[in-house]
Amino acid sequence: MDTSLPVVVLISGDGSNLQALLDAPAHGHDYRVVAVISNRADAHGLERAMQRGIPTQVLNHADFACRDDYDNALMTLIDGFSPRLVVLAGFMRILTPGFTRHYAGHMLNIHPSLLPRFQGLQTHRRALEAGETEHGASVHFVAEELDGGPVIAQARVPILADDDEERLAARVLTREHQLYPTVVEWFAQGRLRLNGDRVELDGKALAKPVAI
Ligand code: NHR
Ligand code: GAR
Repeated sequence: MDTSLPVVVLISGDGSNLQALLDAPAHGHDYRVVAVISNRADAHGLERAMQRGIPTQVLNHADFACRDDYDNALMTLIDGFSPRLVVLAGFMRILTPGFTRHYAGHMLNIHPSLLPRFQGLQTHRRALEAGETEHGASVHFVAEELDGGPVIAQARVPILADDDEERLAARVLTREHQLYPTVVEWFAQGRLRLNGDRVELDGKALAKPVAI
């Protein structure tokens, strides 16, 4: 019997984090990606999924009159795959409160900054402009507040003197590919849960994000 945790992954673009989730040893063992959904038809991540024989769907936000209509359709589509975890992997649409409530404690996001620093977009550019000496990525439970849900784990990288946005983004992304599969594996193994607004790992509330 297949006891691995069914996961639906939402993407908008390249899907390199999706690839990392598919290539991790825990895939097909602790968890399995049962569907990949993109809001953009040209997302390269759709091809990565097809390559592995994983069902794909495109739900274009531009076809809907408002965010509530889009999110309701997205919820119906996701729930048709009966996942126990929803993973945002470079998904670029802000989600409505009703959507985040529906998956509370069962939806993760990876964000390219050391949250709570640099919520929102263009994080690498903003970290450089702020003169930071370190940067990174965070995995958090998704809550209504954008990039404001409880942080589970972070990967840190140095910012080097001659960095530009592209070099810094690449350094962070490499670490994202270790970070995200690790956290999804914890969740799949039943080690990780959200209790109210606190993250518990192995039954103990985290005082601060785990460093990966
Ligand atoms: N939704 C909620 N309610 N809470 C979060 O924490 C969310 C979320 C939806 C997406 C990912 C996030 C990120 O990691 C995420 C976290 C998109 C935007 C955005 O401004 C911001 C943050 C994130 C994703 N999107 C624009 C919008 O109008 C569109 C931008 C575009 O299409 O390029 O939705 O950074
Ligand atoms: C990743 O760096 C991810 O953290 C970031 O986009 C990239 C997606 O790469 N996510 C966001 O900015 C969400 N707003 P991928 O498509 O290759 O996984």
